[in-house]
Parts: sequence; C-alpha cells; structure tokens
Amino acid sequence: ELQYPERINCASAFLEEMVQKGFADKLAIRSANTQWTYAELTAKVNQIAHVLVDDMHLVPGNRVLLRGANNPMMAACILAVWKVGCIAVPTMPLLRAKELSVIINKAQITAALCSAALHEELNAAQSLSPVLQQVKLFNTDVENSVDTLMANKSSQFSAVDTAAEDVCLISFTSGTTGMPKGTMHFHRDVLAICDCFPRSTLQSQVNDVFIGTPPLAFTFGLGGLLLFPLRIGATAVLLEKLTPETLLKAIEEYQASICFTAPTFYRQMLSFVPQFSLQSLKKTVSAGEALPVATREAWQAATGLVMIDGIGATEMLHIFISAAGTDARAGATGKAIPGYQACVLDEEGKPAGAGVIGRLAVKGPTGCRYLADERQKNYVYQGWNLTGDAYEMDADGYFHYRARTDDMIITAGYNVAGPEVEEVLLKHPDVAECAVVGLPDEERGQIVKAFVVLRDATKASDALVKTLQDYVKSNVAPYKYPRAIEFRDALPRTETGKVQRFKLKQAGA
Ligand code: 3SK
Repeated sequence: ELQYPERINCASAFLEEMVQKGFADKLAIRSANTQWTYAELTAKVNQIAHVLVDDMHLVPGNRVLLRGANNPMMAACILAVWKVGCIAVPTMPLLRAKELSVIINKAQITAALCSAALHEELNAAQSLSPVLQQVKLFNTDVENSVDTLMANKSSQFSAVDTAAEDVCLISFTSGTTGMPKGTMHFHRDVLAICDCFPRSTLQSQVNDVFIGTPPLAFTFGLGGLLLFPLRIGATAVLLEKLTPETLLKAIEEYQASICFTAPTFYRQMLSFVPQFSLQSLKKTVSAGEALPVATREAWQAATGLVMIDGIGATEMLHIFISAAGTDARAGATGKAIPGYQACVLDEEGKPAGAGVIGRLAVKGPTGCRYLADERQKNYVYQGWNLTGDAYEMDADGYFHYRARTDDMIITAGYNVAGPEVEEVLLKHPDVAECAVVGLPDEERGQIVKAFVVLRDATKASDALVKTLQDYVKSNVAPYKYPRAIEFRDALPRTETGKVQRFKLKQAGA
C-alpha cells in the first residue's frame, strides 16, 4: 500500500526533491524552442510562485483556472499553483467562453493564468462570470504578464506546507453528456498515480522521453506527459498542435521512447509510420477510448510494439486497468493495476463472476469526489467507484470492455454492445472511423445504427450500406447488424477525443 507523509506538497516532489536526488542538470522539459533542466524548471516555478503570491495576492486554497496548450510555461504554471498551496483548475484549450464560464461559476474561480494565444475566449468568459477578478497572461512579454513579472523574482521559494489530503486539483470531466462535473483530487492522489501505473505496468525508466497528444488539462495528458516523467527524473516533451504525421516526426526528432495518445490517433498515424525512423520508441499507451482489436493489431504489425491499453477516468485521476507486454491480450483492456481493485457488479449490485456483463466497479488510492454535485451518489456505491462502463471479466481476471453502461443497445430483446459492432466495421477496408448507437424504434425498442466515416467519402452509396451490413452479419451474430447506416465526414467528439454518442442519438432520433 502507498504511504505518504501527512503533510506534503506534491510540487516539491517533482522539483526540489528531484534536484536533491541528483537530477538538477537532467532535462526535465523540452519543447520546440525551450529546454529546461530540473534545476531550471524549479527556478521558473519558484519565480511564478512569487508572482502568484506577491502580485496576484493569492492565498492557499484559492482556485486558479489555467488555460494553455501543452507547453513548458503551462506546465510551470500548474506546478507553481500547487507550490503556493492553491488549487489548479486546468481547462481544455478548445473550450469556448460559455463553457469556461460554466466552470468559473461552478468552482467560483477568482483568478486565472492564461496563455496569450488563448486569451480571447477567457476574456469573453470573464464578462459572463464577474466572479473571475484577475487574469494574468503567460507566453507573452507584454507588461504585467507572468513572463515579465517573474523575470525580477527570486528563484527560491519554499513550498507551502499543505496536507496530503488538501485538494490541489479540480479537473472537469469533458462531459460526453454535455454536463461537466468538477472532480477534486488531493496532493497525495497526484503522487499516487505516478507511483502506480508508470511503475508497475509501464515500467518507465529515468532515461525515458515521454511524448504524446492529450492536453495537460486532461488528466490523461497531465499524468502521462508531465507528472509521470517528472516523478522519476525522465524527460517530458511538450508540443502543441500535433497531427498524426508531426507526432511521428517529433518521436524521431526527440528520440521519444514512450508515447501517449488515443486509439483514433494511433489509427491515423498508421499510414505515416513507414516514413519515419522510430527505433527510440519502446512503449505506446492507448487510453481515452476503447482500443479496437483492429487498431491494436495494425499498430503492432506496423511498429512491432505491443500496445499498452488502459482505462482511466477523470474521477479516478488516471489509469486503473491495463496490461503490458506479454500480459496484454487482444480484446481485453487488462487487469486491475497494482494498488487498485476492480470487479463487475451484476444487476443487484453484487460482484458477478466471470462471463457476466455488468457495471465496472473500482477502488484504490484515488477516487471520485465531485465538487458540489448530486451525481456523487451515483458514482460511489459501497466504497466502489462506478465508472459508467459495462465490462465483462473472463476466467483469468482480464476485463473486457463492452460499452458505456448507458450505451448498451437493447434491440428486440437482444443486448448489443455498440463497440463490438464498431470493431467489425473498423476491419472493413473502406471504414476510417465509426460509432454505433441505439435509436428508439416502435417495433424493436431500439435499432442498431452506425455512423461511418469513410476513407474515401466519394464511395458512399446504398450499395456500400448493404456491403457493410452483410459484412457485420458475416462476422458477428446477425441480430447485431446495423439496420441503419449514415455516412458522415467526421464524428462529434469531446475536447478529449471521446465520441459524443449522445449527439449522434439526438441527430439520428
Ligand atoms: O478518460 C479517460 O479515459 C482517461 C484515461 C486515462 C487517464 C485518465 C483518463 C481521464
């Protein structure tokens, strides 16, 4: 079991503790035009901490909204907020004024640090939410920006003496349902995620170079691209606006060894893989969405790497079920990682045995604490966190994803898991992306409908609809075939890349 002292400030663990452990001159963060060693990062964070205290007059417990893409200053600002004992509320760069305003009002946020490039929407949000009193810009040398003010500050700052159980992070769920929730996490939670998955499953090492796409505002990215490397003295590469092609180019250029991104992104990278030399790449982590077997297999065939699949949740902070190397099995996410327990609950809320599809329940060092939200009672049940995923455990204890619990389709009395049909469709050479949902139907209760993005949109035709339907029927039980297929140019996704099935249901109804 993980043990932390009663009083800890997690920022110190990533900064001065690493300097003291001998990592002062090791590269901590790299980006297109910045390279900071652990000593330099610590100095920058300390200078920003002075700006927060001396110029913004923040006190421990204040909530600070952070808005920025993946870059060194965004990372330093998050660490500085922790160092002064405040609560970081990182927000997704793609959010618009109205969405930002919902977060500001919900968390009663009075101060914000915002990258100059993303200022416009926050400015508009401030007019909607007057509770936000001060915004300081970073990544700009205008007067009174963080960058300008920090230049004259001391590079020494003693971290505020916080309790291990003080809240340091409020992470808002991306809201596949359109109603975001704030999830609160402690200083010890931040350290716990670094001491679970990356040590046991990923087995990351000091010489690793981490790279990938998820925003630092998404806990998948915050952990995988910043905290995991800093906790062990490795290097974090933080890059903005990556495309499948530029991510591969960056892996080659920065000699990255560990990559974090979502299944759709891996799938899109496939056609570019042969153009790059990827010898440095040792481990690839897929999370954020279920990993289709077709994507896992194609990735392994193209790169020789066994994908490390994982399921995490903003409520749990990071990954809690996964498997790597020879433990990984196609079709299974994996097992509960060391430190966590998982089971499947049946319809009566009792742990079910192997072979039963039910609600996934998890517990471990992190867990769900919603900020003032009635939905807390739906998430935590008898000490278990109910993630909203329908899973099946096999006889060897591997967990197999079936669907989101509210996305199970019941058609003419049959249970159909949308992702199973998606798996089949994705194997068809014409299909680039797809999402399968249940739509209300008088006769059958629901019908299975597939929304399909084609590799070549000009191929869309009634004949192709029939071909795809027959393809599904010949690969899985025929009652699972999509009675309706609609071709789309793109699927609606949240800022974290999850398909918004509720929007497809609304559109298709
Ligand atoms: O939402 C997810 O799927 C996720 C995955 C990994 C780590 C963290 C999160 C929130």
